Amino acid sequence: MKKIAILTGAGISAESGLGTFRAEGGLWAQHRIEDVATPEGFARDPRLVVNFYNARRAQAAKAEPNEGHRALARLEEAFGGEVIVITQNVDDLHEKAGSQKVMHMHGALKSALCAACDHRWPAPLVMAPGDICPACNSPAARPDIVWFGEMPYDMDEIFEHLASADVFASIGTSGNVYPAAGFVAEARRAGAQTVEFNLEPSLQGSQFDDIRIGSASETLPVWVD
Ligand code: BV8
Repeated sequence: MKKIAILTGAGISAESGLGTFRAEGGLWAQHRIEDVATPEGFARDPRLVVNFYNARRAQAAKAEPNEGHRALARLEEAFGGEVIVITQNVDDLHEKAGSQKVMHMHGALKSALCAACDHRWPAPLVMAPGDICPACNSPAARPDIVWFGEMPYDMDEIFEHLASADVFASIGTSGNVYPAAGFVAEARRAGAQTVEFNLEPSLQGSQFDDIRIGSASETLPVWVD
């Protein structure tokens, strides 16, 4: 059975109004990565970090998927083989657009995690430091987000998808962050045809067989339909 493995980054959600990270005025221009996206930052100032994700969770809750997300959902529906979306994004716009097979390798705003027992549960819209874990009753709730220095989720399954993909598409990611930035090399090693969708070639752009320059909401429908 044919398989299309798709990696998405903040760029696919940009046209839904959600900030990217490294653009002018992007999320990392407003906050230092060390302060809001590392375990050390959380230990130092849990309220700052929890509020950073509360703001993004509220924004994501109001956001709508765009034509790029919808094109990927149509692809999954219409394609005779398997389509798997591996997203670095923590919003739920792929699911809102109708994609069924979505892997959140960097976690999800809609999920809370217990730092004491690893239990996960649906996050309230507003979290506070010391929220109680419903499984072990410890005041150890944290955003279910993979911070820098933490292991992304489901890496074994992700590498299996990359090793068996016929096509690998990377959409709206700058190719800065590992291990996601290394996925195109894995897919190429497995013999997949590789295509990148971005406003400009990413740091990994030279490794792709094909690059489609433009906004994902325009380039993806052309590719899918
Ligand atoms: C780990 C949290 C190891 C959620 C994030 C080498 C190998 C392995 C690791 C490393 C390495 N070197 C350094 C590392 C460590 C580090 C890393 O990669 N650092 C970088 C900065 C050098 N990696 C890690 O720490 C990872 N963990 O390696 O663990 C380990 C081993 C054993 C045991 C324990 C641990 C964890 C990385 C995850 C970190 N968490 N975010 C959140 O807050 O959202 S990463 C953060 O950046 C985001 O989650 C996002 O997913 C990610 C990537 O950003 P992009 O999505 O690419 O967004 P960006 O703004 O950069 O780019 C947007 C792109 O879209 C642009 O190209 C733009 O042109 C394009 N675009 C814009 N508009 C559009 C568009 N394209 C199309 N259409 C449009 N309309």
